[in-house]
Amino acid sequence: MPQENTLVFVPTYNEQGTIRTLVDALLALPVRSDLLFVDDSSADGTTEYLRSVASAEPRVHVIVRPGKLGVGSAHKLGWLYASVHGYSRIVTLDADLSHDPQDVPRLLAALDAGADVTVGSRFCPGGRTDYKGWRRFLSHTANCLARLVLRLPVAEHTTSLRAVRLDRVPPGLVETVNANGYSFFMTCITRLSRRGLIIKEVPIHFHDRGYGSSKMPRAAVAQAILSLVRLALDRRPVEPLGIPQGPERQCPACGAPYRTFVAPGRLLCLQCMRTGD
Ligand SMILES: Nc1nc2c(ncn2[C@@H]2O[C@H](COP(=O)(O)OP(=O)(O)O)[C@@H](O)[C@H]2O)c(=O)[nH]1
Ligand SMILES: [Mg+2]
Repeated sequence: MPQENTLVFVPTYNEQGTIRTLVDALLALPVRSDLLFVDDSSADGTTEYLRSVASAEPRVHVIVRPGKLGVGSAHKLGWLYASVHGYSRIVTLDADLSHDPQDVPRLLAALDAGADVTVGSRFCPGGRTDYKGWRRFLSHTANCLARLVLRLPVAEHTTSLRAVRLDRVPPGLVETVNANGYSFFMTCITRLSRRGLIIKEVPIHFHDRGYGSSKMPRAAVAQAILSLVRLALDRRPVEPLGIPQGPERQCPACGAPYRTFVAPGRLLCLQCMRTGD
């Protein structure tokens, strides 16, 4: 098997309670990987900590965006970064330790065993979640509805712990997902599945966050319902728009090389979120 180069991507917003433990755990994993954090100008010291680790450890990279621009758009930037820098696999997870870093090698092993996409799942046999009350109800209901309507070969649609072989994903398929918030995860897995990729679930124990608070806005529930309806009604294959090359990828406003297409000929900078032609 050729040598794989893996990018582990984590979006962060005010995660100083867990970020040190997370970085140490990811760097110590038996599978070698680089780490990318997209931080939306956290106000609690997370940004400064990530910058200091990145300046001392060449495997750690951080992109700091000018403000809270959404977890979905942070993920799209992670995917674009992985493609632009030639990684063969991407792993994504949350920063609050609700996803156990020790599950990353299990997800990658399932890719090695033949899957194109592996999903850390609370809802497949063997999976568990510590959520209680409203959050438990919400995640159960959302995933039941998604299963009923989308009929994908998975029981878990909404959590971000995933690993993907990038050579199996057409460029631009994920970066053009039209959701910048939490609906991104459902739309992304639907696109990957409808593209015919082999998806395998790996059971996980999902922990409720022990520090800080959830950043999920109230509007996320309404957005998720809208996304579900849109995905159910529009089953046409998505035409991947590719990735802008060279100077086209450069944002004239902020200078970052991370513009993506939102429509043919229409570009969006995933670092500052300005659009333009
Ligand atoms: N960069 C960035 N990260 C975010 C944003 N919102 C949430 N996150 C991160 O995304 C992950 C999931 O957020 P979290 O609050 O744990 O959502 P929950 O688990 O659904 O309650 C965490 O790592 C957060 O720090 C955002 O707007 N920008
Ligand atoms: Mg969380």
